[in-house]
Amino acid sequence: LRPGRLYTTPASSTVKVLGTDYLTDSYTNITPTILSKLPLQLHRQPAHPLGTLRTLIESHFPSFSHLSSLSPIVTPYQNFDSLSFPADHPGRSVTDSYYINKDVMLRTHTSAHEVETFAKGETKWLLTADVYRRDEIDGSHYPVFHQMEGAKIFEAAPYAMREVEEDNERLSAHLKQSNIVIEDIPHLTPANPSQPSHNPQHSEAVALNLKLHLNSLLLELFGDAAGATKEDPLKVRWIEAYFPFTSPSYEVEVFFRGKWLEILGCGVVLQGTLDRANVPNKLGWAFGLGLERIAMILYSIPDIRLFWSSDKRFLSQFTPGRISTFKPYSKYPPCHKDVSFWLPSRPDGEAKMHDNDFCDLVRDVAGDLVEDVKVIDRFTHPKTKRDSLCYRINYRSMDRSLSNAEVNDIQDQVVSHLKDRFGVEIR
Ligand code: FA5
Ligand code: MG
Repeated sequence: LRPGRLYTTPASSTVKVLGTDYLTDSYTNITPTILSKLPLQLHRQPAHPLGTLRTLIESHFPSFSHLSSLSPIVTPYQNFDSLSFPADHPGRSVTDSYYINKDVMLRTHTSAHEVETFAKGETKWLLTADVYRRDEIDGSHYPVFHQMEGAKIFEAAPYAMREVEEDNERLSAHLKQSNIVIEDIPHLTPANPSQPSHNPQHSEAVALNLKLHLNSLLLELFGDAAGATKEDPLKVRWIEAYFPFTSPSYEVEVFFRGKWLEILGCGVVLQGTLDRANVPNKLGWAFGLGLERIAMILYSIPDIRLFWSSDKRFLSQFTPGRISTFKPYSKYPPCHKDVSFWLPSRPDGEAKMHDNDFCDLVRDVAGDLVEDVKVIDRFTHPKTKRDSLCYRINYRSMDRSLSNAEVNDIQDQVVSHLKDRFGVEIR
């Protein structure tokens, strides 16, 4: 794990995050744009599409605990180690995750709270939260998004497994009469095995229980209400997956408006997680849903930036508890600008500017006026070994037309920050 801000110096030696001062160090890579999102809590605003979706899913699991106010500030132990991520997992790197300093970070997924939630004695729960990942910029990626974790654990004993089987029969009967076609896969395979400490039959019953609960949720969200019929049923497909903290593991895709869309990851909880939570004699399942992905489909919201809009023309369209089709108010013209530059030469092995560093810089200058960023050219000079890069930044406001002068001014600021922070030479 290498420090990520070789080219940058923190402006001050502390940073205030949600009211607390933290020391900065070579890991610090949280940006002002990110800091501004932390208090917003979109998933707790009742009329916001993300708030409505949260309450809809919660009402599908009425007997579960519903948690939604945990701080996004966690330790790398919570986010990674408690979930058995290996020490060299790429997700830990400063190019992929936001760190306040080397000991404190912003959660990258709601799974960061599994151990503490099981440790509190919760056996069936949903937990909704904002999560943070350094990523590219386009219409479906935003550095902050929302996930809902769901989990249910059972006694690892024959009587409890009989209850799981009964639950499975009840859920199967309900799904049989519905307008849904499920492309299933075997619960266990050599590549997606049950865990060594599990009775494979128990593992299989729990995996089936997970699948049935999720199929039933998807039917409620995307089924009848979204227009599925016996002739044109909702299509759902299960895919083998891998997560360091579940086995077997799966992902689910839903076929919607002509495309397969990944909406969740899930699996049978790794026994290590339950051991760390002090509930070693249980076994169970967990899932993590992407709320924006689901809301974009259900509400026909075309761009992920819209969730963050405070424009009345966006917010006034929604009523608490009801899914409605978003009516775009206008699409304003885009304007793209290229920037080409040489990176300073670095000793071998030293970290270079990562694409995510560039995207964070642009976000900080342009905010939500940036629609997407693409690398259009990248090469290394054969003699000097210096790297040359060209990025194309596409600017577009969702609320108004941008003037040429305004875009030029933003682009000038991007260029000047690039020079200051990364020592680049504009070509
Ligand atoms: C996870 O984050 C796991 N924690 C999920 C999980 C939970 C697995 C419990 C097993 C047990 P993943 O990175 O695939 O997995 O993200 C889960 C979902 O979040 C995705 O399916 C997608 O719907 C959503 N998601 C992921 N990245 C983004 C993004 N950049 N923008 C919007 N939604 C995203
Ligand atoms: Mg995934």
